[in-house]
Amino acid sequence: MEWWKDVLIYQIYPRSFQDSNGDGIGDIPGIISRLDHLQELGVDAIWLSPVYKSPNADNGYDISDYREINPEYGTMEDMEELIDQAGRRGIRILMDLVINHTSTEHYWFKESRDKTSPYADYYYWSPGGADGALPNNWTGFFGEDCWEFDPQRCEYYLHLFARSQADLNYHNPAVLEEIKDILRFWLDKGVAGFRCDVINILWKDSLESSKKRLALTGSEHYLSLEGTHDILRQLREIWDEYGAFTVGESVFVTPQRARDLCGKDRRELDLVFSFEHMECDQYFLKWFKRKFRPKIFFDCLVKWQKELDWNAIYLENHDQPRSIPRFGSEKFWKESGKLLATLVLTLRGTPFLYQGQEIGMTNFDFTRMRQLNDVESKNVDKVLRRFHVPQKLRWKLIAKTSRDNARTPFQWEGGEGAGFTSARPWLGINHNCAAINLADQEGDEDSIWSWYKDLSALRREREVLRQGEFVPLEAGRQVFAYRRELGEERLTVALNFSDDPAQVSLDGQLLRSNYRRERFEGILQPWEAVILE
Ligand code: ISL
Ligand code: CA
Repeated sequence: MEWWKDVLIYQIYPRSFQDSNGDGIGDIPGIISRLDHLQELGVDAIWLSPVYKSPNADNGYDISDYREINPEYGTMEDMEELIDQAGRRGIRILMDLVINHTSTEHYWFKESRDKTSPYADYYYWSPGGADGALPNNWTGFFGEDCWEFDPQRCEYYLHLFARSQADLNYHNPAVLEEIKDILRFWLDKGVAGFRCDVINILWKDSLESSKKRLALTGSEHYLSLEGTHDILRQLREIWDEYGAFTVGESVFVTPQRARDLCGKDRRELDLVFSFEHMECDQYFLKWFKRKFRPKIFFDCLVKWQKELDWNAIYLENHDQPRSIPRFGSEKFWKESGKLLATLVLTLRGTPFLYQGQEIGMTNFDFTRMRQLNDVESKNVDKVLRRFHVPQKLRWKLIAKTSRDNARTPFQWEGGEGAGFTSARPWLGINHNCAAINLADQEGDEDSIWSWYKDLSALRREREVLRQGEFVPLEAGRQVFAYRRELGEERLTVALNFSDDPAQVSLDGQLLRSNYRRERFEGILQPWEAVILE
């Protein structure tokens, strides 16, 4: 059995986890100081969002040096210390591998501005049309044009994300060699693997214009192409040498595309994050939210459980709003927080938790655009402004969906600074930290935190929860129920995604209920989660 099928993985967004030196910014020594917390939760591996040197246009997803640590986060010694200290606790470190693009501050890019430099072809450059027209009609992920003119080279460069994130040109074999060196550099330091950022768009087959789409015009020239699979097969050789684990973030992924990446016969990556279940409360684009319908969500989860042998199970990350207000209920905050915990920790696959999820953190309570930091939110605001969308409506769309919802500092304590910092935090702390914080939940057996710890321990104890087959029982308008089966062992999970009670006909002895009841007689209370043996 591969080790990564047996573990619980926890994502840290370093900027918002723990500040150790009073500058309002989370850092690596801060993470080290909180390793006990992770150990208590039963975390086996940390996915660390980028800590490399970066001008932070996209908070580290714009890397200017892959072999340096961002000084705001600490030093290389701190990073080595983290790998070491985590290792002593049996916790592995996974780095974020962002290789679709680099920051325009990276020296490769600076050199690339000179057509005679050996780095000239490290990026996609194009002179554009005769009349100053852009090289093609593609559109980017962050709602802007994806070409930027560089006055020094007098050409445009491609950037599918922010304008300071230039796409690397893998048609130049030297680029892949650079990446291989970087992988070895980190694997030699003892990291256990990588979360691979937007990994299915590395290869662009041509720069031709294409059919206009509502979003991502041009994507047929880079989505999940054979060139990308070829690159991954080459990287796989290095990963295999070190026994490294890889989980890919792949955009617009279908079950087939996922199997093409991590099917047993292909094994280009070990796992992929799918997005379909995160899109069931939207029309086409994430900015256009629609009412959350549990049935659509359940059907989607069942579909992926069936289509793939092994899924990456998650409900939150640094790009998504928090899960309780989204899939749960703020009115039944505690109950629904525990119910979502039950879902994540009892589906078949490798569970990923995102920092703050274990205490039920909610979305930001900002009221103005000015309080936001996220480059994507800012760009989208600009675009909407260009279309004369009134301010109120702009804010409504952005507030619900902004990535900053998940990026506010971790709420360790109730007081000012929330135990996160003694200074002014880089991004506002939610005022509900007086009510939602770890310190309070630690002393409370009935807290969301205690429930996460309990279920994580149960999962560790019961092989059926880790390895068992998934058998769907009910995916209705309210209730999601399924069984996990391994040999003679059977556990049934029933979840009521509703403010109203629900009746189910399931039998078995009650093992857990988030209502702490003694017996279960077939009625699920609002947002009740039960596990039956
Ligand atoms: O935010 C999104 C989904 O809600 C996506 O459009 C997201 O931008 C996409 O999934 C890619 O995300 C990754 O690469 C980006 C970075 O900004 C994100 O934080 C990262 O997770 C560019 O590196
Ligand atoms: Ca700091």
